[in-house]
Amino acid sequence: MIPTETYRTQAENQWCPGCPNFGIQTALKRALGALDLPPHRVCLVSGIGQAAKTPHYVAAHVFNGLHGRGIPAAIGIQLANPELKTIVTSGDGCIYGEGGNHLLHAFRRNPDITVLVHDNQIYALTKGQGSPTTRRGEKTRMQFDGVKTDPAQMLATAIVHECPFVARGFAGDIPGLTAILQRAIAHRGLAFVDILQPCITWGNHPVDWYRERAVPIPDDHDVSDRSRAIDLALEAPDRFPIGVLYERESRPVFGEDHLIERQEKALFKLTTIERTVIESRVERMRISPAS
Ligand SMILES: Cc1ncc(C[n+]2csc(CCOP(=O)(O)OP(=O)(O)O)c2C)c(N)n1
Repeated sequence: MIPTETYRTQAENQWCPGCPNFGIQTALKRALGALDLPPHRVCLVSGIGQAAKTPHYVAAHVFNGLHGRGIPAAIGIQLANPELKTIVTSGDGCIYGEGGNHLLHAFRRNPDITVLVHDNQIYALTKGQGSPTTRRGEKTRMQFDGVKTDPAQMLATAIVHECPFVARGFAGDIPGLTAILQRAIAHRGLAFVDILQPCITWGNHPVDWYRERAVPIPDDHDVSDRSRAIDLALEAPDRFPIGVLYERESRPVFGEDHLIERQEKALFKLTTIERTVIESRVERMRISPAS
């Protein structure tokens, strides 16, 4: 058990005071601590947005990339160094909108990464436009007369594609979320968690609105029951069953079979001499600006 303070960073926090992102950050630190994963064994990867600032505030290796592109970066990092626990943490706009294609194909490929979506049903950093999970009819700063489409059903989509771990958490329940994150991070293969994160500045609903609709999944739910898991997922956006919806023994993990050889030759595993030889070869291949 590693104490939560171990993951503290010096970065000045940019979130609104009282933002439920703080709850997610605490749950993530507690889950990492409970799993005995020290900062140097973890890589947090994100895109752009308020949620995507999480890696600034949790001590670990960090890759903060382009909006929507956290998943491909994380897959590359995991393949290059499978000894790291690689976790993507970004918003619903970033992962379901701009990065939706990457998420869809990650469901199919099953890379050994964890994907945490801070789902506030809005684009918050850019001040309140509708996102893929905004409910039909809701007015936003961009959709003045209401959103005209139904929200994306990403949990059901994940289950349909046999993503081996699919869960929903609630940022307002830190102990419950910690338990879900612990299971997700420990899972081998793709673990996908949508976390309800009410946006207290730009969102359409107060925290209590979410609290009333965030209902625990019954204890007797069989996580291997795919049809039931899809039904539970599709209760959104009226009710949000909280807990693990679907879990199965992992399918073959992306890269496990055909990339093993490359992993053996990953740069981080080479000796200093081997690395120097490769780097000087790369240097010689570089085209100078004059040529
Ligand atoms: C390709 C691209 N499109 C749009 C933007 C502008 N942009 C930056 S953050 C953001 C919204 C982020 O929303 P979300 O991912 O839901 O995270 P939140 O801020 O709500 O936590 C947008 C549209 C960008 N940086 N790059």
